[in-house]
Amino acid sequence: MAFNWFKKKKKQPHEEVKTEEIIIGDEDYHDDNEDVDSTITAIEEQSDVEIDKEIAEETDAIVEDQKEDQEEEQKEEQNIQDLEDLQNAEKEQHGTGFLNRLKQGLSKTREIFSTDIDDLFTGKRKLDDDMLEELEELLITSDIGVQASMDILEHISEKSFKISSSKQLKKILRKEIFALFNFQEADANLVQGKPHIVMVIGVNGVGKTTTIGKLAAKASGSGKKVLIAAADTFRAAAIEQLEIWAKRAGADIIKHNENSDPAAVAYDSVEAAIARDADIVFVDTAGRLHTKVNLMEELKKIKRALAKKIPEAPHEILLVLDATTGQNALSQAEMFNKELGISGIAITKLDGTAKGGVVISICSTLDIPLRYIGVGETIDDLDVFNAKDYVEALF
Ligand SMILES: Nc1nc2c(ncn2[C@@H]2O[C@H](COP(=O)(O)OP(=O)(O)O)[C@@H](O)[C@H]2O)c(=O)[nH]1
Ligand SMILES: [Mg+2]
Repeated sequence: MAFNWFKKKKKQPHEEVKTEEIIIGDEDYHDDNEDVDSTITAIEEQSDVEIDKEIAEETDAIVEDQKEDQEEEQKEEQNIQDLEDLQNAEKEQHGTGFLNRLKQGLSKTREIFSTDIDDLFTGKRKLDDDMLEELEELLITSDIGVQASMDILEHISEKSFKISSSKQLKKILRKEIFALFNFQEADANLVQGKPHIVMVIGVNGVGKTTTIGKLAAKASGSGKKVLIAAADTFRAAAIEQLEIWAKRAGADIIKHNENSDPAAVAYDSVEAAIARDADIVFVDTAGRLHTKVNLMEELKKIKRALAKKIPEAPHEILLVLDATTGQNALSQAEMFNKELGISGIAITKLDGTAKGGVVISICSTLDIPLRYIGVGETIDDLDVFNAKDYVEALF
């Protein structure tokens, strides 16, 4: 894809001011020399005034444009500052331990945003078209998505005159990336239930069971009574895996036999949660079924079963996506959202992938809040998503 990022609209050069052609015949010249001279002077003076006026008008317009640009930039910076303040307050609550894990986990993605961008400037002192094309390739490699990378490049090319080092480029890039995040107030829109029912969905192997284990441990750790429902009845091993996590998290588990009806497990888990006065229920589901059973229909059945005792349930439907699948994760999100309606997303396996840009892609294109990110297989490797930390960990 060849883009000429520098081909920007230029201001039209000043048009030459046309003065009327003055033909002065010999007769006139000899007859009234002074009159002619003063006419010429008057005309010249008039054109000078017109030129001055035109220049003044253009200067005013340029100054006005610059003022507007400045105001817009200030507004943008203020918005970013407000978000940063908000997120800093959140960070104080969450601590910084996870940030280190995130940085470590994102090291492959960071190679693109740090080392590779540094390399762009090797032997060069100015951002040119070739470098912008290379930058675009880097962004796409990180799975940031074509639209997001085009938007970023457009803004960067506009500011290219300010960029003469990789440090400057990265500073602007950070700002551009941060501005791409859609900040949905996930918690404000959530209805809290008692028990609060969270149905966890996603294709096979994305990390649903692991994510439930981690979330259950966190909830338990904060003093909540947690119940886990083993509604992935596809394989016996899936139920066993969940049992291990439940034990680790100190949570109760509701399970049936392998291949039993997952909707029945879901129904039982709500009944048990009410009876046991549980605070939160995590419902594990299958990501694939016997080919004759339609996964979406099965998930809808589970959803209906959860609502039988508590009409608002499930209070949350959390979709788990695997970062290593890159842009494919986006189509999964669209598909599950269309069929079931998703209230939040968890992205796993950000450790060891160079496709960390997919987080930006998801946050900028989908209207669904990214709630959690996972950077490893242990209980501590999952936390609430924080855009500022994420951008910080990328550079
Ligand atoms: N590296 C890494 N592995 C993960 C992460 N989350 C889950 N996994 C692994 O992914 C595999 C599939 O996870 P699982 O929870 O069984 O997926 P499910 O089929 O969606 O329930 C397991 O080996 C997990 O340990 C993560 O954040 N990072
Ligand atoms: Mg599972």
